[in-house]
Amino acid sequence: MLGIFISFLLATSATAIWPKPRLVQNGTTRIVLNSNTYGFKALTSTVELEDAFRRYKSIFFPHATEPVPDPSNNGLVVDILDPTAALALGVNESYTLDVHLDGTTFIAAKTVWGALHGLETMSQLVDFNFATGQYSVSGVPVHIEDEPRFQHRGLLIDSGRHFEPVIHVKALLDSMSYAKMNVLHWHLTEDQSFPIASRVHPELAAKGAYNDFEQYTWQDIVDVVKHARLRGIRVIPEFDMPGHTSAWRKSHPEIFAEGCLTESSRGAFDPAKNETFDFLQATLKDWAEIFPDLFLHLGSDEVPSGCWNNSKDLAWMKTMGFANTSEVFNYFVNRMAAISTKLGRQTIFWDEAFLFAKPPQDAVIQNWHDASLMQKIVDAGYRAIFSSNGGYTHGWYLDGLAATWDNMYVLEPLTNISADKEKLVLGGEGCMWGEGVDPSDLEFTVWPRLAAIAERLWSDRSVNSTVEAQPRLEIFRCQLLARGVHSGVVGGNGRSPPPG
Ligand code: CP6
Repeated sequence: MLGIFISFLLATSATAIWPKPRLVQNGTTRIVLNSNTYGFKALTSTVELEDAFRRYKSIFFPHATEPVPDPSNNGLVVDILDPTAALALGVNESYTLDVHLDGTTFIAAKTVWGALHGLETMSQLVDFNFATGQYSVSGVPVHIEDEPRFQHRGLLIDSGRHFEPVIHVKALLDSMSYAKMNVLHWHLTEDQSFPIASRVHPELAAKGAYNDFEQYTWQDIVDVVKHARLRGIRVIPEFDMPGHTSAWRKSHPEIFAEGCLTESSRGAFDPAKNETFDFLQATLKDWAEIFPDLFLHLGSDEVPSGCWNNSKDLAWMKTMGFANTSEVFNYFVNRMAAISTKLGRQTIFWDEAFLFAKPPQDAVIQNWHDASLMQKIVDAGYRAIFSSNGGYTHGWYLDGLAATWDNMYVLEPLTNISADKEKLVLGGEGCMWGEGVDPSDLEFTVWPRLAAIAERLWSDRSVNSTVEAQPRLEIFRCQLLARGVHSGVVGGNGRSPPPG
């Protein structure tokens, strides 16, 4: 019985890739790879590819001792058509992978970013046998053609509620690349803390961080962005505003609306002062130097607009002809979008900016309320990112501990989206809000459930059977564990055995 089970695993292991590729063709031969001599070769070398070769050598062959690459041996060859293509939204991430009977492996990609995905796929094909010490690939010859369905496949982490040390952020980036995720949405500032250095206003972190140590230095950010880039991951910083900003108030109460100035209240920036926008422009211009991505996330969620009901702001509203705080919010959103444009950036806003204001048409709207809002966002001509909270039971909120991997897996970002608007849905994000997690449970709250989101965003829409996915997800989880990722179990919320 056990023998049957094991041979079933061996027979399927050749195609047990997560997320599932677009096309996999298998032969029937099992070949053994010689870890001592298997070489990695780039037809056109790039910095990113050389670093990936270094990483993947030990992921392919985790138990090998000092491999001595032998260029005459059959190993892996990578061919990239355009090695200079920049890492950006919509860059070509496709690849093909061929494993031949003599062990020669060939990856062809349009860009280095696609080649990285090819290496990841190959790493999942290499099987280690603990009894024999052999590395093998089953189902050879293997032919794979693959590309993502969505261009934006992200994870939000919240460093404002609990500080996540750089070592943990880098570990998350490593694990994201195993699931072919390509965006780290870094929610950096919050009511609770301000953990990022500013060169122009160092007092922001000096007064707003939890302490002198739980904050990201300039060099930390540079290192994280580089670490991400080497793994094909873009970093999009979020500076949430005009609400969720109380930590800024510790050093700069003068840019806050006078309606909520007490220490205990959540605050909102004061849109009545030009000084507010000058200050924000200067800080964002500084950070733009270490966050090279085209996109800047400026929040706009859960604004305590009641803070604007003070006599000074009400008088200003009258001179501006604003009838209500929605019009003030609209003014704020559009002034900030104009600052983004000035800095050469496009802005992502949470869906309140769509619901209660009218951002410029080049803005991207991130949906966190009901999934049905996606349709309204794209029908209005905006690009959209999906991360509905699904009432906290079946959405893409990883801190929603009622949500199981299979709930997340079956959520479809294109539900009710008309065919001509599908291109406006850029992709989605799993959201790891930080009130209830710290580095002790961060990884097993994210994994394996983020993998469900990763496959929804990468694989074909028709790949949606949880019954087919589950055994593959179990194998992927084992691969995560073998690579040092503290994945939770496949079941329940991953943090504890499923109920019953
Ligand atoms: N923090 C910030 C949060 C949330 C949001 N913004 C949030 C609210 C409700 C749910 C999940 C997350 N914790 N800054 C909303 C985008 Cl259900």
